[in-house]
Amino acid sequence: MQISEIRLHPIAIADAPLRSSYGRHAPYALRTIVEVKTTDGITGISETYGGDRPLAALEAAKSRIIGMDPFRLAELWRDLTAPQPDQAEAVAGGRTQTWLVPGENPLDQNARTYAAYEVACLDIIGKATGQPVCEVIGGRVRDEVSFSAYLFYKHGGGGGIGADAREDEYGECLDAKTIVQQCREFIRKYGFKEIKLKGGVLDPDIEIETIRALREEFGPKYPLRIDPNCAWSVETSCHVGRSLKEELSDGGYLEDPCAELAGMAEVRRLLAAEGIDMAMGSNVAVTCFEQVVEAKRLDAVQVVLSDPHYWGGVRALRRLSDLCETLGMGVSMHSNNHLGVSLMTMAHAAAAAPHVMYACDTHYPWQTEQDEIIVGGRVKFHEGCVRIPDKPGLGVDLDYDQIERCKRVYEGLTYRKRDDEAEMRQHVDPNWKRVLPRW
Ligand code: GKR
Ligand code: MG
Repeated sequence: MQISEIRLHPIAIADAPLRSSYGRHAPYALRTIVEVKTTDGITGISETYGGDRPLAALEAAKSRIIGMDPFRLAELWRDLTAPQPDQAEAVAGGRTQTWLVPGENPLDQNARTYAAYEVACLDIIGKATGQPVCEVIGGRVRDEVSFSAYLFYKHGGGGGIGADAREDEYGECLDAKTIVQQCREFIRKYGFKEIKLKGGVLDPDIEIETIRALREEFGPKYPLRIDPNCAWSVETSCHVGRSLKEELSDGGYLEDPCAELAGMAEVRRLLAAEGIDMAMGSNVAVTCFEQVVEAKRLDAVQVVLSDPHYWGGVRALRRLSDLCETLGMGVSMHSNNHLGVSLMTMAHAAAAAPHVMYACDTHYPWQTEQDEIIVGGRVKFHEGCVRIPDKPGLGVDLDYDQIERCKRVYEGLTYRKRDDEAEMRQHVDPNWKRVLPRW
């Protein structure tokens, strides 16, 4: 079997005005859907980052992939991630999301490009052998994967523009009371059992009050985590950690409170000196294998947030799970705006990674039925979990009418990369800049 054709579909999907330390989400998020066809007539699919840079990288890799056997993934990894003269930092472990918008970091584009093609090849292998992707990569350890309620402070609006505007299901949420209401709705609709609050938006004391209000409303059965994406200094991180030592214990964690491994290690050390054993999570200070080892050495991170899209695919995620198990570190999963192909990729990856023990993040509730590009509409959650379908491959197929519609939206947009700072300047404060630490 050989790969005979590749189709790339750049699409745009409505997105609510969510806030984070990066700024504010634009009315549409950008994604790319990848289709890989074989000489045997099998089509494999995947979903990855959108916009010009990821698209150009996928385009450039086509000539390496056309003609290859989809089973030969180790060779593909070697070739696509081989050190390039202008990317010395990428191999030296210099990758970081901290100062860049997620999905736009040129230093780890190779791993992202590989991942997009790997997942499409695994979908092909699954279809050729009649097995779900999680079985192809070593076998599942669970039949369903748990996801968390990923809460965001947000402005009013449901995303999209003009006649294409989406219903605003949650309204403006810029205080503790409205976030608790958002969480009630998430739990009612999806049955989530763990809760994550995206912080780094309001004064830290308001965010502390929000976490306390969530604990009061839902009780200790729902582990809590807060992630300000490095918006706090070491001192502020310690203040938040100290104030929330009860609320973030028992299966919760403090995620990327401040920048860099050294800062995270300092927060951990200072809190420990006060007798507080605070688990620290990260998807900003730790984005590649070298950094996991360093994070362990410094005791800076206890929970690594994996992600098949940028860690190098679902097989690398399995490798990360094994490494963290060996090192005695926990594993959770990071997400960005996404649709059903990406959600199912995460589900297969987590189903086959024994050490993923936290509910995975997902932005899925922030996207709508109108933008779903898989046949049959949105993926269903049961009690906060996604079940692995009893079908070969990823278990989902593309709805080509929907792809065409989302492509037309993409073509009509004036932007080709995520720019949350520009959105802040346009809608909230003309002088807004991403300042780290802000508090
Ligand atoms: O969507 O604004 C967002 C998030 O902040 C996202 O971009 C992050 O990559 O969810 C992510 C995280 O956990 O840091
Ligand atoms: Mg994070």
